[in-house]
Amino acid sequence: MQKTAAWLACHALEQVGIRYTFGIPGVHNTELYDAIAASGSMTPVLVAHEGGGAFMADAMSRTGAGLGTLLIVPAAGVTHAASGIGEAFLDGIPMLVIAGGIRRDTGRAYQLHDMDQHALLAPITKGRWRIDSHAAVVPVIHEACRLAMSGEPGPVFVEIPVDLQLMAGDAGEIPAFVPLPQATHQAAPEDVARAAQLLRSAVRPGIFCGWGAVDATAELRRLAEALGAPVATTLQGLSAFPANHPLHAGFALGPAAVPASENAFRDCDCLLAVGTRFSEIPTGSFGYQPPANLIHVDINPRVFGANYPPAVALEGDARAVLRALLDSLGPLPGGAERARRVRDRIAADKQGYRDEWLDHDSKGRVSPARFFGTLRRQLPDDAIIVADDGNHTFLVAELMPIHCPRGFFSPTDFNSMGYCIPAVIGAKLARPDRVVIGIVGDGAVRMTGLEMATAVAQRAGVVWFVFNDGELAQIAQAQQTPYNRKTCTVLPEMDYEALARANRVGFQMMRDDADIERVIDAALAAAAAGQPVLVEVRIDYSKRTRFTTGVIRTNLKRFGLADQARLIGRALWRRMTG
Ligand SMILES: Cc1ncc(C[n+]2csc(CCOP(=O)(O)OP(=O)(O)O)c2C)c(N)n1
Ligand SMILES: [Mg+2]
Repeated sequence: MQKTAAWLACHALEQVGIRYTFGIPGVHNTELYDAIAASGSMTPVLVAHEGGGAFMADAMSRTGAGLGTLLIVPAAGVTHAASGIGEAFLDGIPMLVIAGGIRRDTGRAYQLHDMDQHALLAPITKGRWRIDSHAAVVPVIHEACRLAMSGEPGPVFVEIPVDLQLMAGDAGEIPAFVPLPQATHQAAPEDVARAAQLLRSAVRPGIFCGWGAVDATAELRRLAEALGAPVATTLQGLSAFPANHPLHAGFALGPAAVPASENAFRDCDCLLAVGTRFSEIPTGSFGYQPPANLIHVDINPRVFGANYPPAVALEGDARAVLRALLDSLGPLPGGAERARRVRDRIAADKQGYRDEWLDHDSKGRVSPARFFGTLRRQLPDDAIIVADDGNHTFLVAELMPIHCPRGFFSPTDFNSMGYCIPAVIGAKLARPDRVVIGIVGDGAVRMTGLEMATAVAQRAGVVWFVFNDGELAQIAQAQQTPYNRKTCTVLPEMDYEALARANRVGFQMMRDDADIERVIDAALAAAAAGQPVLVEVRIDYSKRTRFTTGVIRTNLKRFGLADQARLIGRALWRRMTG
């Protein structure tokens, strides 16, 4: 069969069920863009910047309702997209990246966009292919998609040279797409039995879950209730366990965790960790020390023992392993009584922490606790909440209860600012039936804010709440103690109303607590009618999160006495001399 590689790639994407591609056309992919535009089942979305496109693709994948796909030019498109590809790689999010490739038929050097894209992408992709024949196009795209979605998911890269896209060639027999089978791989039965024994004999068992457990919420709930165990989550896995469950303790473990979690896990003698790598954020810069009886469940065996040695490692899909563990556990007579005690303490600690925030004087600005309390009441349980990276992220983690699985996304381990504005668009296109809102810092808006126009073009009715504090607060707060200076963390002023108008999105101003309810209502109503809205929130950042306080303390303890004295001396001197 004589076909162009553009036709073949488009056919393969249709077979896989891709509905959207994100990117910008150039001379190396216009043929592919043209084929996709002619497809009845796909929409090529024009973005402002390929970095924004990559964040949209990432968020589309995080909803679980589609494989996020990039369609970009070689070299400059790939380097622009690299932040989003890196985020997907470190966060374990599937993504298909397709770029054109330079011509191989002219024999010329120094072509436009000529660079080794594969070398650049090697550390941030699971697999890379350069297509060398028409017959390879469909099988390679199929294989790449399967790799992206198997095991610990991640991004994959396919380069299609432009001469193959333009010219017809022999495609041979075109195969059908064979999706991955349901994940069944699970740990050895004797290991499951050992884990069950440790949990049965524990006095204070606890559960810690990350994004890897996001599709195992039902099993986690059954386990937590059977054991009477508190459940804490990572930042990325905030939505893996519903915050309105009485055994939900909250974000993080150890001294940087919310009080309900810190207290519930203080004397934990057996920790069941599911789908987490014990990375820097959820452990508060590794300020947390798990008990010796650590049961670690993950689909990626490389995480076992990377930071903390497990007593039992259970490799496999979280849902499959937890089901086996539930079967092996059997009835636990003490579980219900323990659950009552644990949940009463959690409820009291959560109330105490909320009150601490509500009692804080927000000095005429918007109180974070009042903002999130009202937002939670006005959003449906299945709303998707996207945060960027900064102080606002940890305010969400500590003060905004997340009620549904895959209901919270943020750029976690690659930690790429600029995620939220585009990611909200990707999530809304994937799930038009859901309310999708973003919480974004004023620093991050400067990175990808012009992507708001993409929401208008796609008629994506979303709301972005910009936390305007005038600073790169997460860093400025960390500078305060040691340096007593804010070097490069104070932002130039921005006219958000003008920014909204320039992008043709709606605008609302929230000046103080009296505005909260009315403004959220108005923004959500406009979004429901298909109008994207930017809300400027004059937020009060004068109270620090537990996370920031805990991490600063943990890192200070790492210095030796001499360095501690030097740092404290410098801080005091700067305070005295101004
Ligand atoms: C691409 C990138 N650059 C820099 C950083 C370092 N960084 C982490 S949080 C942060 C501050 C973010 O400021 P803003 O968006 O205003 O949010 P806020 O902390 O004020 O809520 C910075 C600069 C980063 N994570 N990513
Ligand atoms: Mg800020």
